[in-house]
Amino acid sequence: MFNQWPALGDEEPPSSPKPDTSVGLFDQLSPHLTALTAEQLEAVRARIRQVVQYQAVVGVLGKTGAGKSSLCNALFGQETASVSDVEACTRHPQEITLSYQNGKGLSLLDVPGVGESTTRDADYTELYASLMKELDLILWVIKADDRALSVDEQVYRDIVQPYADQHQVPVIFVINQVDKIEPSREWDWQRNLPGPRQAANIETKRASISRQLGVSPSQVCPVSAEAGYQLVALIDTVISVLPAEKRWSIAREAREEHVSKKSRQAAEQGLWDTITSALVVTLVRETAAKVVEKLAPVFSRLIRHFF
Ligand SMILES: Nc1nc2c(ncn2[C@@H]2O[C@H](COP(=O)(O)OP(=O)(O)O)[C@@H](O)[C@H]2O)c(=O)[nH]1
Ligand SMILES: [Mg+2]
Repeated sequence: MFNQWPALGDEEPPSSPKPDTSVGLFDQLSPHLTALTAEQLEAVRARIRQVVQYQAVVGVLGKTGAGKSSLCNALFGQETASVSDVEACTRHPQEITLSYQNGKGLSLLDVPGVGESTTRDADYTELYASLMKELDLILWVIKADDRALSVDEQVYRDIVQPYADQHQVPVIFVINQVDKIEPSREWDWQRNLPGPRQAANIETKRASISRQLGVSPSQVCPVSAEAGYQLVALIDTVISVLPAEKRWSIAREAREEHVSKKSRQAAEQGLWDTITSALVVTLVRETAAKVVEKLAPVFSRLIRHFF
C-alpha cells in the first residue's frame, strides 16, 4: 500500500549538514497520531524523513564563463561539481551511477557539452540520456551579453529537451550577468539595480530568449549572480516548478536571504501535503480526516521552528 507514494529514490539519504529536523518534527507530531498502528506510524515517520532529508540533484548547464559556478555559489553557497568529479560509470553509459560526497544537502552538477564541438554531440546524447533520469531540475545558464545563442538552442532542442520532457525534468533558463547588459554604466552598484534603459533591454532579452528557445517567459529568469540581483525571484521560480515533495530540499539549502516567505510556505505546504497523503493512503478515510484535522494546527505551530 505504501508504494503508492511518489518515489523519491530508493537509497537512504546521506547525512545532511543541517540537523535532522525530521526526527524532532516526527517526535512532536507522533502524540497526535495515536490512531495509527506501529507500522503506520513508522511509515509516516519514514515519509517525513524522506521529504525533509531529500537531496535534490540540480544539473547546471551552460557555456564556460556563463557563470554557473558563481550562480551556484550565490544561491547555495556551494560550488558545482563537474560530472567527472562524481563517480560516473561511463563503461555502461546507460547505467550511469552518481555518488556524491556525504554531508551536502544538494548536488549541483556542472554538465558539460554546451558550446563545445558539435562532433561530440553523440557522446553527450548518451551522457544526457543517463543523467536526465537522475536530475530533479536543470538550470541552464546563459550569459546576458552572449549573442550567439544558436549552440544553446541546438543542444537544448536536439539533446536535452526530449529527455527533459520524457522524464519530466523542469528546465529553467537563467540569464546571468544582466549587470553587463547595455547601457552597463547605468547599473546601480549601490542598490544593485539596473537603470531604466538597462531594465527595458533586460526584458527584451528575456522575451527574445523565450521566443528563440520556444519556452514560456516565466521559465526565463534574468539575474546577476555577482550583484545578487533577482536571486529571490529565481528561487521562487525553482520552487514553483518542483513537485511538492522536492521543494523542501531547495528551500533548506538556498541561502536564507534568497528564500521568500512565499517559497518557504510552498516548501512547508509540500511537506504537509506529503504527510497528509501518507495518512490518507494509510488510514480509512474518516480516521484520516480526523487525524489531519487534529494535526493541522500542531504542524503549522511546529513548522515555524523547524526551518
Ligand atoms: N559582472 C558579472 N560577472 C559575473 C557574474 N557571474 C559571473 N561573473 C564572472 O564571470 C566569470 C565566469 O564565471 P564562472 O562562474 O566561473 O562561470 P562558469 O564557467 O560558467 O562556471 C567569472 O569571472 C565571474 O566572476 C555576474 O552576474 N556579473
Ligand atoms: Mg565553473
